[in-house]
Amino acid sequence: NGPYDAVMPLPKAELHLHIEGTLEPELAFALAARNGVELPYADTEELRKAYQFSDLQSFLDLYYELMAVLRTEQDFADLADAYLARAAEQGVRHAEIFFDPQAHAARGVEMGTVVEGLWRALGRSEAVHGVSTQLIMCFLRDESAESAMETLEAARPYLDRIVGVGLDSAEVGHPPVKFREVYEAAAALGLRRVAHAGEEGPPSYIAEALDVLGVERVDHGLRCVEDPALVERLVRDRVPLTVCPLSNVRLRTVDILADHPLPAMLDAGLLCTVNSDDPAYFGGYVGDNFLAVQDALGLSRERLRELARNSFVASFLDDDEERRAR
Ligand code: ES4
Ligand code: ZN
Repeated sequence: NGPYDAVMPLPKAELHLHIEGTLEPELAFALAARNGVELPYADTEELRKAYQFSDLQSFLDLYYELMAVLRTEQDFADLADAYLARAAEQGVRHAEIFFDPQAHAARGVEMGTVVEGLWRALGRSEAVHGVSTQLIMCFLRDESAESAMETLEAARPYLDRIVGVGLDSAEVGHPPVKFREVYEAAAALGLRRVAHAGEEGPPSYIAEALDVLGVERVDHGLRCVEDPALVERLVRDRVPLTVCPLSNVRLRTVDILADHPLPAMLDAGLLCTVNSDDPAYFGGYVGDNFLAVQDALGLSRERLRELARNSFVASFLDDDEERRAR
């Protein structure tokens, strides 16, 4: 009964997962062929060699480039279905899934294609994979606030399928306050709010996301450890942080996994969860992230159970749904 058997079956909720970041090289080439899209890589092996990132931007460049293969509803359905199958194998019972509509609109792929396509897989996920799902629409923070507002408008016909909004892409230089109005509009529409903050950006972006955007969960939030008063606030207010250990290593936010602040964050009383972010790019799905932190950081079985439990506490499920899921 090794670490794998202890970790994988633990029921988990995944709260920080970009569906476009689940595009595995094999599926990318299959979709490229299906859609007549030319990729600037000879094969999956050559593509995998490009997965060497020096920071967030170097990853985002490839992430946006590969998305070019996603064109039809069926492409988005196939993408989500493949993720849900992998996630289920690793103990995921509930997934709150990010998508980036602006990145698709840039190629002329409309909101309806993305949402209807994803829904084809999500709508039968409980029956097929035993995974309940919710969708979180992200705004690209390196695009304008006006573009974000237009995106929220474009999503209006689909709001019964979208639980909340998030904020992602290049962080530094794009503080949360830039999106004050669009988050106010989202709140008025009854949408939940989260935002990436403190991944590459300073701790002040975390406080600003809470104060100005009214987020109820912070994605990454890693750099809070630089500000003890902020840590105290996050602990007191039980603000969940969706930590992504393998992502942090691949994007050089931390040097090596053994140096990851997760144990110190848990010891400080922070409500941390473990997530995969962009599993096709960062070397593993959520169970792989659990295994990696157990191995590199020596987390006890009780700590791992705590992390799995936290993921449901931090989710948007209500108490009844939560009990059914785990
Ligand atoms: C992302 Cl790791 C990360 N950070 C910010 N934005 C993103 N979009 C997809 N993955
Ligand atoms: Zn992310």
